[in-house]
Amino acid sequence: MKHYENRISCNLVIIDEVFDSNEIELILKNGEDSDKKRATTIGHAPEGFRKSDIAWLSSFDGDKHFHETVKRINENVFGFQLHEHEDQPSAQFTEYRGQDREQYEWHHDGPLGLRDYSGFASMPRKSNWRKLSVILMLSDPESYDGGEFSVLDPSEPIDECVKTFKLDKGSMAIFPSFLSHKVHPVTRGIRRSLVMWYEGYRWQ
Ligand SMILES: O=C(O)CCC(=O)C(=O)O
Repeated sequence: MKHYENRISCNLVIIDEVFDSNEIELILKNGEDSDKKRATTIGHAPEGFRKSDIAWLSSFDGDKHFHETVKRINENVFGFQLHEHEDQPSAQFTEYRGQDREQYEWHHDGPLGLRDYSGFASMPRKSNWRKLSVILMLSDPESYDGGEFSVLDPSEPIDECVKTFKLDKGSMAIFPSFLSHKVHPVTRGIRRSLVMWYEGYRWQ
């Protein structure tokens, strides 16, 4: 039996079958129709730290359902203060290619504390702060090798705090943006995902 909502660690929620194959096809088309560019990082990163192509989507097919799902999980699990989803930044369509072993090394999407190498800390308290990171898998796990996703959840026992998994097509992972996470190198095929961040005021 499928578990539709699975809290696989204290701070990581996986939801299966959020979108069916037809709905995913529409989102893939939104991504393919958009201008893609090489992904970059804020601040200094070593060569090869992040290798992928991305496109920014200001809207996509099914975005209302996407936002409602995240809102429900936030209410049930995290309880973070978030801005209304109408104010959300664009979604990131991402492609990692096996022929170039594309990947994304360990990183976080927004710091928890005030000290941060990337300069976020100098942002005023009322500025937008990434609080929840959400990944929707657009590729069938059989269509690519490698490309596992890892999240480090320090709330788990030390020998079990890294969770590594492959999301099913149409499934979502939701976790606080300050948790470190990575995409392992893709070694065959193409791994496509849609990534979105939900923002609120800076952590108090
Ligand atoms: O593509 C993914 O699955 C995750 C990408 C990611 O970690 C990011 O863009 O911050």
